[in-house]
Amino acid sequence: MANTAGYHVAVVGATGAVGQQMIQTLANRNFPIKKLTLLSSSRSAGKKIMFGGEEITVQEAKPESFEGVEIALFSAGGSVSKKFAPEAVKRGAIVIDNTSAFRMDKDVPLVVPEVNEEDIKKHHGIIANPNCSTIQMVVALEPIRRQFGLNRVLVSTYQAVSGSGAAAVRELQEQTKSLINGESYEPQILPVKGDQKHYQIAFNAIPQIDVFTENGFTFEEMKMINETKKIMHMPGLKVSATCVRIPVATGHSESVYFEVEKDGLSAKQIQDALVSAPGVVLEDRPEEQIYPMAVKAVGKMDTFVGRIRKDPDDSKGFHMWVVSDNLLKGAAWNSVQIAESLMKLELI
Ligand code: NAP
Ligand code: 3JN
Repeated sequence: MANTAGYHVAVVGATGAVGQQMIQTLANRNFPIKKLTLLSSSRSAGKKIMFGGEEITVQEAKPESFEGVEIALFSAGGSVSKKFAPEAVKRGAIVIDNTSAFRMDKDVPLVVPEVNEEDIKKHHGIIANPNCSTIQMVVALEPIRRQFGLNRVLVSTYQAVSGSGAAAVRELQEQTKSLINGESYEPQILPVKGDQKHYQIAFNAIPQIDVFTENGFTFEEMKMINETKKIMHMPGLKVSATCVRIPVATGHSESVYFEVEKDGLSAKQIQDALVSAPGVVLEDRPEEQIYPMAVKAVGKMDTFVGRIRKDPDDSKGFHMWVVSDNLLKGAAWNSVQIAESLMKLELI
């Protein structure tokens, strides 16, 4: 039976771009909460955040912060999750972790409820929330895979700066103003905070998200490749990715090429598979110039799909354009949705 009195929920990284959306999403969903604990680093401790008409003081995250917590939503970076998630689990909490710290661990389910909700049942205290770019892609691919099978996926992303945190959004805004006013601006955050070089993002496209790995792909690209296979239970699926940062505040867009198993399908059959799929909104009427766009997806929980076309040269190949709010379905909403699945499946 679900706990109707509500749960003690903690948000770790409560002052960040994702954490703020988590708090907002918990409120919007009317999630049953009896106590909300908001945690950050010492930098933001003492800050006040409103929730349900009540002012909550942000506290510095410590192991004892998790006493009595039943659900802990983490989005404060991988090192914070590695340090504190086991402390939360030790004290009886179920952790829903938004970082890459545990995503590929065998014992940790990696969950997008529209795709593999049942995997939650196998959790041992930690459930991982996938990378934002992976989430919106698998939401769009899963209904197609279920009906027609899937052999290969090639994706190029056009990712918003909010994926890199609140400071990156400020950098885009301030840099754009400076450049328009003819002033100089020294990039300090993007593509990767703390990396050797920083590049202009305003009026630019940067083909680097996260650090480079040994095979020439970035870590973001490898996350998309590995996480897609795990979520879809398809270790043999061929997946490749190119991830690009563009000067958009919020809303990731993706050009996805995929090859189905079944031969001779039409674009209409792919559209039909998506039209009533969970979490998907089909926006595909080129004759009326209707297609998904980042600015329209902001604040929405769905994944928008359009521009579905059959490849001119491969009878099993199709292209589509997939857009979603990276801070909502890509992060906060998917995490809260996992918490709702825990209640629905009576696992909490
Ligand atoms: P952000 O805007 O920079 O916010 C970072 C948050 O983490 C802040 O609340 C910060 O608190 C807190 N924090 C930093 N160090 C901490 C520490 N030692 N102990 C406790 N809290 C600490 O970043 P963001 O965009 O919200 O992203 C945060 C993390 O979420 C990322 O690092 C990533 O792992 C994950 N994320 C996942 C996705 C996804 O694809 N699913 C997307 C974006 C982000 P202060 O205010 O005190 O600094
Ligand atoms: O850059 C984006 O658009 C998404 C970024 C996600 C992110 C940023 C910093 C660290 C992640 C993530 O969730 O994959 C991480 C991480 O935890 O590795």
